[in-house]
Amino acid sequence: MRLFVAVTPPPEAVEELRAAAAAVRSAHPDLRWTRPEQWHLTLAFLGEVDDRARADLTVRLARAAGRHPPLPLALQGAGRFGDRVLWTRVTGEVAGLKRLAASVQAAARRARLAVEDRPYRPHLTLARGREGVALRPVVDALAGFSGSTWTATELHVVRSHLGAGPDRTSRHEVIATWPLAG
Ligand code: 2AM
Repeated sequence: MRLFVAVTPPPEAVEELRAAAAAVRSAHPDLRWTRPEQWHLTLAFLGEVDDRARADLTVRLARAAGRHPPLPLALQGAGRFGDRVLWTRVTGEVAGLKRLAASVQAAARRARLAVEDRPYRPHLTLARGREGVALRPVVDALAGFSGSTWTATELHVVRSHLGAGPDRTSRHEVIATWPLAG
C-alpha cells in the first residue's frame, strides 16, 4: 500500500486556514486545491510498502514517536515550489519537527524502505499548480495569514488511495497513530 507519515493540525487550525484561503480559492478555481479534511504536514513519503516492511516500520515508528515531545506549531503565510505546489508555512518548533522527520526517515530506512534524500522542508500543501498558471500572486494573496499556535501530539501513518477521492483525487486513511511522548 502507498503510505506516508504525517502530523495533522487540529480542526480549529484547519478552520482558520480554510477561512483565510476561501477567497483566494474562489479567485483561483483553476488550481487543484487540496481538501481541508486531508490537510497534513508530511514527515516522510514512503511510497509502496509491502506487509512485511509495514510490520517492521510500525515497530520502529512507535519507538521513534516515544522519543519526541509534542510540538507547538503554527501555520503562517504561504510559499511555493516553483509553479507546481502552493503551500502554507510552518512556524514554531520547526527544529523539533525536523528532528522528528529525521527520526521517521531513519526508521523507514531501517525498515529497508527507499526514502528520498532531499532536505526536509516543512509545509502544508494547499494546491497544486496548473500549466501556465503563476503561483506568485496566490502566495502574495495569502501572505497575511497567521494562524494560532497548536500542538502536534501524534504521529500518523496514512494510506493514500490514489484516485479514490472526489474528482479522482486521492483519499487518505489513517492506519496507525502513536502519541509523541518524549
Ligand atoms: P506534499 O507533502 O508536498 O503535499 C501524500 O502524497 C503526501 O506525501 C503529500 O503530502 C505529498 O506531497 C507527499 N509526498 C512527498 N513526496 C512525494 C512523492 N514523491 N509522491 C507523492 N507524494 C509525495
